Amino acid sequence: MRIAAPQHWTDWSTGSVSGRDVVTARRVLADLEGWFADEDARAAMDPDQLVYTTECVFPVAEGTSGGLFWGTTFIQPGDVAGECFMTKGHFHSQRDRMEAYFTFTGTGVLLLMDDDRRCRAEEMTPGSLHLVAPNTAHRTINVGADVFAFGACWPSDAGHDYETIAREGFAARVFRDGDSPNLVPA
Ligand code: M6P
Ligand code: ZN
Repeated sequence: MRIAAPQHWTDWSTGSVSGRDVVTARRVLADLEGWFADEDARAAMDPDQLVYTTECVFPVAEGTSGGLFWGTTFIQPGDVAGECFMTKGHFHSQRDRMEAYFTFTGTGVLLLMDDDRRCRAEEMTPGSLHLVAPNTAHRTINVGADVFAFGACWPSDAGHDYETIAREGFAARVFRDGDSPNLVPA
């Protein structure tokens, strides 16, 4: 029997994903209207400014039960009126689905919020592992001066509920305070 080459690779020094059917996506400031606290400041910035990219592998169709997705997210350093660049953040559409995050490079914060809008946050540094609990919204934030890259693995039937966050937001936000991050009630 033949032992085959792997179908996918993750470069552990950068988080970059390569191999078969890697799907890349990018979000620039123009895609994030309404997601930062100071919308006027966001609107005044370069709409083409890159905020984050993703490199993902989707081995089964979205919504398939029992499957897994894998991807790396790369968040650029930067801020909107002091609020650090971040992902949109989401609950899973199937609220009880968990997710694993693993940091490759840079310095981040994982912001978590339960169904009662109680927030907590964890530092993300290279090698840190984070298991997002069921019924928990999650957003990642680059609080450093370099690219913050982390891997994620989540169930293929989890889905993304962005609407709840778009409507109600997280109950806390992360701003730069000099060189250190500041978690502030929203
Ligand atoms: C991680 C995973 C993905 C998510 C991405 C960006 O890679 O959680 O499911 O899409 O981060 O986060 P968001 O979709 O909230 O902007
Ligand atoms: Zn998720």
